[in-house]
Amino acid sequence: MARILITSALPYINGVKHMGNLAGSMLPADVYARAMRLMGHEVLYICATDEHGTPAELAAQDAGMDVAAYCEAMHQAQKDAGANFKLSYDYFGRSSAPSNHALTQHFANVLEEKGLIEERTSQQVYSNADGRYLPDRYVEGTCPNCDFEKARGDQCDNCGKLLDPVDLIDPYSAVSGSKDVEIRDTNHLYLKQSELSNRLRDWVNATKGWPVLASSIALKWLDEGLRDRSITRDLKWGIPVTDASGQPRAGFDDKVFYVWFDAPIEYIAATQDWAAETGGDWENWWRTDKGADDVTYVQFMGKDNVAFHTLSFPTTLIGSGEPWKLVDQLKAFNWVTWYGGKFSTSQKRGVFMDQAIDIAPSDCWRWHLMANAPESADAAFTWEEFQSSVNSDLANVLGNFVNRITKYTASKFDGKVPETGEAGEAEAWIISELQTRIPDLIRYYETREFRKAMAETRAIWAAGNEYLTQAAPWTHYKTDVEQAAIGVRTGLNLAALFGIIAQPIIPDAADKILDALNIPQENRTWNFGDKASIAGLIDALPRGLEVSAPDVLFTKIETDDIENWTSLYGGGT
Ligand code: B3M
Ligand code: ZN
Repeated sequence: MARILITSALPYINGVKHMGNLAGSMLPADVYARAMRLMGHEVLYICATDEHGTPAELAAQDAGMDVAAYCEAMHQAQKDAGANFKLSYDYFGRSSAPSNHALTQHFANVLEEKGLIEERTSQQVYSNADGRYLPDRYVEGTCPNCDFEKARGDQCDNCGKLLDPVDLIDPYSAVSGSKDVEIRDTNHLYLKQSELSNRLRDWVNATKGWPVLASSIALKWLDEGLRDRSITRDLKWGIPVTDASGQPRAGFDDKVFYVWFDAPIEYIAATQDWAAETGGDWENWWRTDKGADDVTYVQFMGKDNVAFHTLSFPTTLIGSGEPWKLVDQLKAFNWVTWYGGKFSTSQKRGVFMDQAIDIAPSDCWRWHLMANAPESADAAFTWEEFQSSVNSDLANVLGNFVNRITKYTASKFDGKVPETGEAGEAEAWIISELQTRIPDLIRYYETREFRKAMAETRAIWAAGNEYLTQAAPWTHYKTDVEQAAIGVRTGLNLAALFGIIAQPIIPDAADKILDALNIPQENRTWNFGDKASIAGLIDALPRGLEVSAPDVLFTKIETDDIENWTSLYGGGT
C-alpha cells in the first residue's frame, strides 16, 4: 500500500471561509484522503490556519482585538467549521506556532549560508498619517494592469496579477484611507530565486500527472523570468527575523518574515506538532533521508496559490540543500463564484461555512460542491443547482433507493436478507455495470478527477434504480416469492455498496445506510478486487442478516427555502 501525504492550502485566519474556499482546497483534499484511507493506503492529511501577514493584522484591527487574541479565537472558529463539514484532518495546526517560528528561522539561516539570501534596499510605500510602512494589503490603489481602483498592494483581486505595492497608481492607506503617502527606502531580505530557475524548470518538467492548470502557471512564471523576492516585511505580527545565532537580526527589529515565506513551511511544522501530539514520526513524512522517499505528496490549492507552491516553496526546500520531500502531485482548482461574481460578506453575496451548516447538512454541501468542482473552469454556485443536487441526486436517486428496498424487506421479508432466489438476467446486467463502473470510479479517485468520480458514483446509484425497475420484486412477490427474493437480496447488497462508495463524499449519510444494514466497520473498506470479486458484491451480505430502514436520509429543498436563502445571502442575480 502507498504512503500519501496530503496538504490543503492553509486558510487565512481572517474569518470563517466561504464555500468557494472550502470547495477549492480543503473539501477535495478531505474526499481524497478519505478515499485513499478506504483503499488501505497510509494517509496523513495536514492543514492549519495561516495566521500572519496583513490579512491577520487588518482583520484584528477591524475586530478591535489584539492580533494574537484574534488569531487564537479565529483558529478555533475555523477548526470548528472544519469539524462541522467533517474535514478529517490528521492535524489542523497554526502557522503562529513555535514550531513554525523555529523552522522558518532555520530555513532562512540555511538559505543565507547557501548564499541564496541577500539584504537589499527596496522602495516601500510609507504613510505619514499612520506613521508606518504599508506592506502588501495595507496599501490599496489603482491596478497598473487593469485600472481596478481597489487593487491590493500584493495582488489585484480583479485581474489576479501579483503586484508590488509601489506599482499601485494613486496609492492610499488601507488602514486610514489617507493619501498622504510617500515612497521610502527600507531594507529587506531577498531570496535569490533567479539562481534556482533552471533547477526549478527541470523539476517542473520532470513532474508527471500535474493538471495543466498547475504546470502551465509554473512554467509561465519561469518563462517570464523568476525574480528574486523579498521574504521580510515591515510588520510587527509574524515570525521575527533572527541571525544564525538565533538573536534578532540587526536592523530587522521592526520586521518579520513575509507570510508566504513562512506559510508553506507550516505544512512541515504542523506535521512536527502532529508528531508531538501523537507520537508519530514527522521525519518519516518530510525527510527523504528518513523514509519520506517512498511518500507520495499531494497538494490541494486554488489557482492563485500555484506559483507559491510550485516555485517559492520548492526554492526554499531545494535551496536549503537539505533532503526535504517535494510535492509529487498538485491539484489546483479554479474558483467557485457566487452566481458568477465574488463572495462578499459586506455585500451579502454568498454563504460562509458557519452559515451554510445552518442551511443544510454538511453532506448536501459536500456532494454539491464536489459534483460541481471547479476543476477545468470556474463554477458558479446557484441555489437552483444546489436544490437539484440535493433533491435529485441525493434524495431521489440514493435516498429513495435505500428507503424503498429496506422498507420492503421489513414488510415482506421479516427485515432479513432473503435466503432464497436464483440470479437471472437482471442480476447479470447489474454485475456487468458494476464490473465497468467500479474500476472507473477507483481510477478517477486515484487520478483526482473529482467531477468524474462524482458522476460515476451517481451513475452507479442510478444503475441500482434501473436494476430495481428490471427486477421489480414488488411485482413478482404475489406470484413468485423466490423471484422477489433475489431482487430484494440484490437490492440490499446494492444499498450496502452505495453506502460504501458514498463514504468519502457524504460520510454521515453513508454511515446511516451502513449502520442500518449492519455492515461491520471492517467490511466498509474498498477492496473491490477484480471482476470476479466485483460480481460477488451483489451477494456479499450474509443471508438472513437482520437489516432496518434508516431514518430519512435527505430532506428535500423547497422553492420557498430558495426564496428565503436568496433574501438572506443573495443569489438569483
Ligand atoms: N493562505 C490562501 C489564500 O491565498 C493562503 C494559502 C497558504 S498555503 C501555504 O487565500
Ligand atoms: Zn488588476
